[in-house]
Amino acid sequence: MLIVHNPHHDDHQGRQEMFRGHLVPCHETASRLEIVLDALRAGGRSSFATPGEADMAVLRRVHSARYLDFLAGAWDEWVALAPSNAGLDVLPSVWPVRGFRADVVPDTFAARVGLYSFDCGTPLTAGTWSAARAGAACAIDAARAVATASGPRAAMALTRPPGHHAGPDFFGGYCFLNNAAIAAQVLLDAGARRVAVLDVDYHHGNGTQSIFYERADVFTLSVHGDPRTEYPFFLGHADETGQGAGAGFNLNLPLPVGTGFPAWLAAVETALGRLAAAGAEAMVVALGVDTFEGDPISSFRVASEDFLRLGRTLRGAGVPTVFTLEGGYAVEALGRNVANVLDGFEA
Ligand code: SP5
Ligand code: ZN
Repeated sequence: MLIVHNPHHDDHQGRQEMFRGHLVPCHETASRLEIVLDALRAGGRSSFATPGEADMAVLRRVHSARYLDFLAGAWDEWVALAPSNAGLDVLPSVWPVRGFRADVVPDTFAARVGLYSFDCGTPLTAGTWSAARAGAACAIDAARAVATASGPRAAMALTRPPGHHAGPDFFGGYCFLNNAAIAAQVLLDAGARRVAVLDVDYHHGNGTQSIFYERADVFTLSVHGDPRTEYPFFLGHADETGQGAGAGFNLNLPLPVGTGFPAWLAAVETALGRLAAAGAEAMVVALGVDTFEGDPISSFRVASEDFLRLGRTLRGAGVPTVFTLEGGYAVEALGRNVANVLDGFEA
């Protein structure tokens, strides 16, 4: 398996996220990627690459032009508000909820940050655009490698910040550019007639669902904590099945807090059955390992060894596969957990 890792990931290092009235240290840290890379290297893997420049035309097939322009310019606008802002991260504080207008883009930067985001836990920093853009490049290069006839059968975009909460024109959930959606679009553009994105992160892949909700060429499937109690709360219910041309091409399998490995794996197998029945010719796995029993912000009970079995099960889909790194916040176990998925996949 080819591992395309992001050499600019540590340009993005958020300081604090809002949690119940406090600003607390960000869970999504730069050490996450380093520990996974170290574990994969220690496991004797040899196929590593860093990406070329991100193809902006591909990004525009997934995200709106005005959102991409916002991300590219956000830091300079923030510092232009006050030079002292250079020492602070950007967090939104006002959002256009029901009844407000999102069609008129405000001139004021603080308002625009809210227009393009959905939570207060995702700081935007001086290096966010650089890191996210290089991460998208990892997804593009991983997908292009897998789509090449002589290329590897599987590849991983090993990157952060993660992507699956980022929608067509919004960031949130520690995510800015939707790497899994970008990989899916590249696989389609390379000739696959239908691609599936299977999201096994603890949290619902709301961004990916929103990007493809009215499309039949990408089947989005997500196994996750029930949004009635779990982040991102406002999407991810079982009755969201797609719309218009996309009707029938979105599957959500929410599971209760405390779900253990057997029930979780059964849901993944259900998703894989639907994926095969839909004739998906390639698969993107949005791989969050925050389903781990020791994860500090999640509540499933998957053990490190169980991730080997997940990998074997995913292999059973029998299609070219691109993995993207999403969540997983038990940093000490993160390397082992991700390596186990890939080892199980290749066993
Ligand atoms: C990519 C990804 O996994 N994003 C997840 C974003 C979750 N953000 C909200 C975190 C809320 C933290 N709750 C702490 C509960 C401690 N018991
Ligand atoms: Zn997650």
